[in-house]
Amino acid sequence: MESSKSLAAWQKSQQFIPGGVNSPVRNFSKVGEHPRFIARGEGSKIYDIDGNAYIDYVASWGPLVLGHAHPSVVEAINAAALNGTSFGAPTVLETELAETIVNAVPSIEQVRLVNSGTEATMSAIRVARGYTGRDKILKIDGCYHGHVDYLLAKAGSGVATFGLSDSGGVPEDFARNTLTVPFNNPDAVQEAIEANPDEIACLILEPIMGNMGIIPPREGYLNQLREITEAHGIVLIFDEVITGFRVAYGGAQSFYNVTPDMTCLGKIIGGGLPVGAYGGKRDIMRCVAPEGDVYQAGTLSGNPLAVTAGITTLKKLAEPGVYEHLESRAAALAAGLAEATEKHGIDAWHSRVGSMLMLYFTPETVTDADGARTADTERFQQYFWGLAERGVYVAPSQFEAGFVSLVHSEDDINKTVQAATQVLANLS
Ligand code: KE4
Repeated sequence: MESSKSLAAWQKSQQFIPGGVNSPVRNFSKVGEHPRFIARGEGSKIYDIDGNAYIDYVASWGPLVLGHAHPSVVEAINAAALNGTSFGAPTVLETELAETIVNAVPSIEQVRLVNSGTEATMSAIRVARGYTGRDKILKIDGCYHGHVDYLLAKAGSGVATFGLSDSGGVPEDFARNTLTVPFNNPDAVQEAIEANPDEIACLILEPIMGNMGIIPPREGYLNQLREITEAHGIVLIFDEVITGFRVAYGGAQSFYNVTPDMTCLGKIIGGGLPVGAYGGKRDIMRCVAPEGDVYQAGTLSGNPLAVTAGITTLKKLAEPGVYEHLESRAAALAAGLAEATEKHGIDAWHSRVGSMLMLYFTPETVTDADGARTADTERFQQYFWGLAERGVYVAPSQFEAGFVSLVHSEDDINKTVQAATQVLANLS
């Protein structure tokens, strides 16, 4: 496939930007070759600067549940921009987005808007520490919560892909208060708590792991975490930056009917512009400055432009039938992929929750990060490029998720299954 313009663009971008990209996972280093520079997106498609068209399942890593350049979102952003993009002063638009989130997400009685998922998780943990007066935090191996210093301990996403158990530049002292246990293992959580009595401020996790591929919680696991943390006065934080408004309008917590104490959001609530959020019980959120003494701030937090994109997106998702439509399209894709691996005798573990899915090249059952790490990343690399050459763009890493949007057509799904079947037939 023609990619000379992307190669030239990458050679130039590396002169000015570390690795030529503004986020590590974009640089294709784990699938080889070089990134494709994207010219534009429309609906379910993206187009690179060499003129190649792709059915897109990255969706900017989740935000674009309505697809690229959705007319309602573009129109709303254009109108908002004409009134000014940011004032550093409150606007009623921020209250509208906050009210929408409070009404949608069971755990959230009050919410603070920020500019990224990283800010959301960093702030939520600071609030949990302020609220409990405790220092230690408990996280899950393979969960990624953004690039907060003390959370880059056995993180998923880029760190897992780069095989780093900790990031450089993070003093050991910073990670000292971070305890890590495996996913889907409630006993490990119980043991960590018993070994650190009254010292753990919070347990933070992705209720559905989305940064080591897709790993759903075992039946009852989230309920057990709810009970254990409740019993020990530990703040239970669901990082729903990916799953929020993705697997259900109320996120994974409504999908599984388990209510945490705090929730972090991002991606979809910004409709493709930078918005993050953290929220929870009023009793906890009253710790946040200026009401309380836990400081958190942001120049562009809640800016009217990004908030407008988020409001428009969530309005669309509130319409009847949206999640049933996402479910049916994603189920058709998953069924086609499963049939293809079966037909060609490919060892694969298929995982899906709603419109987020991943295919692992492993004979193992994947229930935690160690299971995901058994995947054959060489085979994934072949799969990735085989699909790209056939006009299908999936995440350039075995340890990410695929996303189906509201505008992926039946034809898109059929073409994707056809391409995958051809690729899998020739996999070495
Ligand atoms: P951001 O700071 O990238 O907006 O959000 C961090 C974050 C927090 N929590 C979860 C569950 C997340 O998945 C993320 C970010 N996700 C990655 C990929 N899965 C973003 C892609 C990237 O880093 O370029």
